[in-house]
Amino acid sequence: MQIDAQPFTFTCPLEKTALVLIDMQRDFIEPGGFGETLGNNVALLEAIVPATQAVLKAWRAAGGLVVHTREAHRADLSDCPPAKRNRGNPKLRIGDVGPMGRILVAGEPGNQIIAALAPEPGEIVIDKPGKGAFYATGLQEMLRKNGISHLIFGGVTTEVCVQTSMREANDRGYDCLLLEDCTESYFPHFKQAAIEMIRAQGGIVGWTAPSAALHHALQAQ
Ligand code: TIU
Repeated sequence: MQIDAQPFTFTCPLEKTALVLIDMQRDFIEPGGFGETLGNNVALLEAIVPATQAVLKAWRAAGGLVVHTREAHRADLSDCPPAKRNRGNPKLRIGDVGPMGRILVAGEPGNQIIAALAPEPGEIVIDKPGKGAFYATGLQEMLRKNGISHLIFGGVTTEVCVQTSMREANDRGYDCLLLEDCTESYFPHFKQAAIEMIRAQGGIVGWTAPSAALHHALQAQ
C-alpha cells in the first residue's frame, strides 16, 4: 500500500501492518472520567470518533490486524507507581470511585472502549499501565507473532499516549504513521506541535497523513 503522507509516501504491506487505536476509552472521551478529573474539556476529543470509526470499518473490511489499547491499572493498583497516582491536584485520583466507576481501573465502566469503536472478537486489546503501549505489556510479542512491521496510529491524546507509543514503536524498529484526523488532544496546539515534531527531520519519529489518504490507498488495493 502507498499512503500519501508527510514527509513522504508511507509504503506498507497490508498484511504486515496493524491499525493501533490508543486509549479510545470512556475515561478520556466521556464526562466523569480521568480526562475530566484532570481538569480537561473532554468534548474536544469526541470530534474524532466519526473519522476513527470510518477508518476502523475500512481496515476491518480490508482484513487488516486491529490493536486497541486502554490505559488501565489492576484493581489493587500494584502497577500504578505512587509518582503517577499522586501527580498534581486532580479532583479524583486513579483508583478513586467516580461517576463511571473506579478511575482508570481495568474492568470498570469508564475503562471500556467507547461503544462506537468497540473491539470485535479476534482483535487485540492491550491494557497498559503507562502512557506508552509497549511498556509492561505484551504488545511487541503480539506484533511479532503476527508478522507486523508497520503501524498506523490513531487515538488519544496526541502528545501523551499516542506520541509516547509512537516513539516506543519507532525505537523498536516499526515504521509508524499517525492519522491526523483520528487523534486529538485536550490542547489543540499540542496536537499540532506533536504532528509537526513526529514528521520533522525526514520523519524522525514517523509519518502523518489525513485518514482520506488511507481510505484512498485501501481502495487502490
Ligand atoms: N492526560 C492526557 O492527555 N492523556 C493521558 O493521561 N492518557 C492518554 O493520553 N491516553
